[in-house]
Parts: sequence; structure tokens; C-alpha cells
Amino acid sequence: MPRRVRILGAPTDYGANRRGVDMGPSAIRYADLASELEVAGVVPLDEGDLPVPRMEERDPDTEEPPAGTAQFLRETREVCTALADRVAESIDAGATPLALGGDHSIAIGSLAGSARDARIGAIWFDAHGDMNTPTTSPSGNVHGMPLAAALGIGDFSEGAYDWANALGLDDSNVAIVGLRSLDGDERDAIRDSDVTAFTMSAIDERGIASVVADALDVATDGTDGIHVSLDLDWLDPTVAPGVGTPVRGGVTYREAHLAMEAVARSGDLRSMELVEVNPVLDQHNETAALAVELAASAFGKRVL
Ligand code: B3U
Ligand code: MN
Ligand code: MN
Repeated sequence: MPRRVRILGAPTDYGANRRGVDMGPSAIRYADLASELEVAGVVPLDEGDLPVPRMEERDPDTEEPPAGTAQFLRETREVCTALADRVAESIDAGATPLALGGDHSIAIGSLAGSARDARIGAIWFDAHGDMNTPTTSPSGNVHGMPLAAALGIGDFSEGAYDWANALGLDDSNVAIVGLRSLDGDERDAIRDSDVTAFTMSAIDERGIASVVADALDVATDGTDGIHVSLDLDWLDPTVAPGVGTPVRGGVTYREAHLAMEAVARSGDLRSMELVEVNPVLDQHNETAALAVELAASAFGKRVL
């Protein structure tokens, strides 16, 4: 029976530094996600978008969090709690959830859902480490914190243990691939953890195939499957300009496809997300189209 994929839109932007990523799910659908997934040989089911509270609709009496702490944490918790349930339901129904961001804060929800009742690994394709916490983050933007939250590092407000910490995810099963931008405390957090980080230098020196093979080994070691978190700023901004925090020196178009093809070949993909596509900053929707292509590769699209 072909694999079924449930598409779950999570149109958030309050975890990001720039407005506009909330339009990511629309842009990705507009770039023919469903039909490209069919070409890849899976059966897509689009479940629409999760309800997301908007920045503008926030009660004006709401107390602003003090500068230097996590912004919009309450809204993030609301969305992530709902997303976690939807991701877990998809897996229970025998389908593979594909979440569409939105900013990267939604990963807190997808990881929590994917790790419910299972031990999972994660591969984080990203220019950034996303290992800040509300106290170490220089920006206060939660999209720079989801990996720390999922690993139970830092204080993500009351009840964080329940909503943020993905209990079935152990740092020894997490690999970051393509890293090239870290804040000071974030660097320490990675060093102090068992997360395996492959920088761009590692990719330059060893080649993407070998690095991704190692990342897959880390994420599949003793686990029931892997979560693939694909932040489009992982790619070089020349091929993925539509992202909020572009960092020069990212992976190429071909390296990215090769990595996703390796994910498909592993047969271990349990859940996935595409995040940080910002149509406002994009050129002719090319970053959304690239996200679609890469998802198709991850779900098994092949030339021959
Ligand atoms: N590390 C910075 C920048 C950043 C993280 N993730 C993105 N940007 N997309 C921060 O704000 O935490
Ligand atoms: Mn990033
Ligand atoms: Mn990220």
C-alpha cells in the first residue's frame, strides 16, 4: 500500500524575526505540493490549516513579556499543543505527517507529537542551531529555540514539561546538518549536550552524502523512526531567498536533493516539516517551489 501523507498547515509568524512566514503554507500549496507528492508515489491528504492566533488580534491588555525573553510564548504553546495532537493522530492512523510552517517554533509541536509513545530521532537541516532558550536568546524569537525546548533545555514557562519537552527524543539521537550561525550561549548548549552537529565545513570537507549518512546513523540508532525538520534557510540564499534570516554559504540545490533522497532511501521517515518559507521576501515563489521539490525527494521521488 502506498504511503499516506497528511499535510498540516501551521501558519504562524510570531516566532520569527520578520513578518510573512505565516503565508508559507499557502505558498507551498500554490507550488503544487499535493501533485508533486503524488508524483513521488505517496497519497497526500491535505488537512488544511490549524487555527492560529494572529499577532494583531492579541488582546491589547495582554502583558508584553519583558525584553530578552521568549515572545508570544502563550500563542506558540497553543499552536504547538494542537499540532502535536494532529501529528500524533496522523501517525496513529498509519500516515506520515508533513507540517507546513510558519516559523520554526512549530517544530516544538511536531516533535512532541511524533515522540508521543515512541522513541524518535531528529535531523535538523538548518543554518542555525535553534538551541537558544528564553534566557539565552538574544532576539526573544522562539524560532531560534525549538530544539532546546524539545530536548527539555531551558525554562519554557509553567507546564513546559508537558507541552514543549518531546519526551521520546533524546539528544544522542539528534543531528544538526549545515550549521553556520550560532549565538554564544547556544554554542555552549550544543557542546554541553549529546547533539551531533555537522557544520558547513564538515559538508565541504567530507561531502554531503557522507555527512547525511552519519546523521541518519545518529537519528536511527535505537529509534522507531526519524523526524526531519527542514528549515529553508539551510540552503544557500542564492537558491532560497525567501527566508527571514538568510545566511551565506549554505548547501546547494543538488546537495539538498541528495540529502532528501538519502532520507527517502533510509525508509525511516516518520514525520517532517517545512519551515521558514517567507513569500514576502521570495522571488516568484521559488523558495516555496524548492520546498515542494525537496519534500518530494524526501518522500521518494526519483528520476528512474
Ligand atoms: N540565532 C538567532 C537567529 C535565528 C535562529 N533561527 C533563525 N534565526 N531563523 C536567534 O534569534 O535565535
Ligand atoms: Mn534557520
Ligand atoms: Mn530553524
